[in-house]
Amino acid sequence: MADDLDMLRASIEAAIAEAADPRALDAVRVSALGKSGEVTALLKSLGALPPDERKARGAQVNVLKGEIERALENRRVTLEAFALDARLAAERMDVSLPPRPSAPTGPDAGSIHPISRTMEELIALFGAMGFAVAEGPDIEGDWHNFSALNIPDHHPARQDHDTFYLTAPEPGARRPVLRTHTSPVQIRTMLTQEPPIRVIVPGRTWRADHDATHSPMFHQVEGLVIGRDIHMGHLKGTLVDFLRAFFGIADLPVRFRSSYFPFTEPSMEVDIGWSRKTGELGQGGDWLEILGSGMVHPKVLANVGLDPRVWQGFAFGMGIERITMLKHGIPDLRPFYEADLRWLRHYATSPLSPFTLHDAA
Ligand code: 2U9
Repeated sequence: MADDLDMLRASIEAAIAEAADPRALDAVRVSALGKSGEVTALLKSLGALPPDERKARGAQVNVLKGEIERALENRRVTLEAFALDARLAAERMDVSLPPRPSAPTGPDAGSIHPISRTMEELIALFGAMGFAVAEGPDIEGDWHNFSALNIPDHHPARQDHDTFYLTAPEPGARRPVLRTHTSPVQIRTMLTQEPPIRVIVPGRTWRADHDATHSPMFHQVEGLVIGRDIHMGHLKGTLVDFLRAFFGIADLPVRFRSSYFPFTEPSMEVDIGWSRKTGELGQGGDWLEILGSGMVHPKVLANVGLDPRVWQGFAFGMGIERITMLKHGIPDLRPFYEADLRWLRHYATSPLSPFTLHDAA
């Protein structure tokens, strides 16, 4: 190849090698291959040559052009790799580092309220058993909160002194209520989802009751399982496993005791073993009622359009404050809602302490 072309190639390749970023590289491309670039000028000058020289020179200039294009492309790929390396180095973070000293700790740090913590644990434990979470409104209609659940018109739960009623939307209509349990959410779930169903419903509930162990607003978790062949064995196995995992006592004594609820048949209250004297769970020979449960009443299934000869299921319910107080030895219900920082510092958990299934147990 002609000497002038060799020199030009050497100078352009040096410029390419020196280009430190895509913008500098583009400047080299323009000065070589752009409209007024050096290689372009060579191509333009071919026309002035005699035909026999033009052919040989033209081939050489085109080879040079191809070499420059490849060199530009190689440099572009190299610069991109450099840029990625630089970003990876600059943006590297050590996820195992403790929180920055500037993050608030101690009294200024936010914390997870025991109710929220228990809800997280419930969702994790039942989630591991295949339960989804369902939610619904706080303000319910009479049908969803009472009638669909086979709670008759004269039932005490419907009395004004137990239930917060809102004003009826029109004269003669039934008054909306602040839901007295989370059960209306299971009614809504059965109306909108095809069985099989496996849900828990943690949420806020309302009853006109106020003393050391009752608050007008409290929290419940209820569960519902519906399938073709669900039986009491499933109910017992699920609740025994749950209670032992939640309280972290592998051999926690659990007792099922016959009871009555309008929405289940048969119904059972569930007790766990504890010591009345020391308050310790798991031993001591005394029994403590902890939750209610039963097989979903055939009338309740029929109320949501499920044929009780095909579908069966079990349900249960418990108070979230109550199981939280028992698990952590919290003696009084009232401070749960008083935003007292001294109480929160003692019983709330750090949002930075990672929560795992193992913690729940
Ligand atoms: C549907 C069908 C059945 C939910 C159930 C209980 C028993 C129960 C109480 C425990 C303490 C409420 O917080 S508490 O006062 N709950 O005893 N709950 S069976 O049964 C249902 C729910 C929905 C459709």
